[in-house]
Amino acid sequence: MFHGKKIVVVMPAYNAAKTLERTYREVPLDIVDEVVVTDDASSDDTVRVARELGLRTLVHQENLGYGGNQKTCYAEALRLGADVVVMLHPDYQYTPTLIAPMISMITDGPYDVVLGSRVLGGRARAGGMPLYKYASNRFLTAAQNFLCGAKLSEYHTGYRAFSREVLETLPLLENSDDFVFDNQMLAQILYAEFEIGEISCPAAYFDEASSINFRRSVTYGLGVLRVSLHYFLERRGLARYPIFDPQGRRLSAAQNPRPTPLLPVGEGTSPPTQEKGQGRRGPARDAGATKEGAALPTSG
Ligand SMILES: Nc1nc2c(ncn2[C@@H]2O[C@H](COP(=O)(O)OP(=O)(O)O)[C@@H](O)[C@H]2O)c(=O)[nH]1
Ligand SMILES: [Mg+2]
Repeated sequence: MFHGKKIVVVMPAYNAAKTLERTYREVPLDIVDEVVVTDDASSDDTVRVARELGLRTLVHQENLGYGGNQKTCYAEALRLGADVVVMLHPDYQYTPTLIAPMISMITDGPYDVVLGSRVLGGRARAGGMPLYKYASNRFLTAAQNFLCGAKLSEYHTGYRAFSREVLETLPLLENSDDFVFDNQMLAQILYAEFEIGEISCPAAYFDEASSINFRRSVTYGLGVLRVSLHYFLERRGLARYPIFDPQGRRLSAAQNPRPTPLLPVGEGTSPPTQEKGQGRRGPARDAGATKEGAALPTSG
């Protein structure tokens, strides 16, 4: 619990066996109630490592993609009664030590969403971000800020914290199961006018932390521009897209978005994923608590 709020960290995992434990060991368990690992049909020992660590582990029987994996993460976090959910990649790219300031910006600050930005603070390249990734990040961010009328330092970080309300409100089930999910979600957040805070975050680049190749990056980049263009057109009433439809499918309305590719429930309580191992269980959610207190400034 953190200031009376239930905190759930979700780790969407794909072949993260080598880095999962190191990442998990740095999660501040004094304030985090549950750590959930969702394994997207990894070919390595991710599930065994997660189980040995005693983490709540959901396993996709088939590889659905990074977006599909996040849908499972958030559905499970909501089911567990999370007030604040932090997505942390289990590839040890982002430091778990920023979890506390990120969640406090939501529990005690004015924000609904907090992004760990690799660009704020200007250390992305020093941290090893390849030049082509940095250049495309900057270019895409400029284009997206223009099309979405926003001023974020980057749209591509995988380190994010959300209030429960955000996850319940957005029509996340309308989003892609691929990498562009992240970007669609940010566009939905801007469209719904949730408050976004940013905090500077160093990011490490090493073999296990970065596997996306150039071709997939290009596909992602084009997808991102498409999402922003759709935002632009939707905002001006020139077109309609399901991801911005307030009546679109939400996680809360259908906890189990995908009937077939997942294994039946282990304990009869979760979506039809296979649950392996039990994480720590925290106290029940304090549904009555509200956000209060002063804003924390964006660092960097
Ligand atoms: N679910 C799923 N996740 C994937 C797949 N490929 C990569 N990822 C995850 O996507 C995230 C970003 O990929 P990564 O290679 O770390 O990219 P980078 O850090 O931005 O260079 C990581 O958490 C990966 O584990 C996949 O096929 N399925
Ligand atoms: Mg990575």
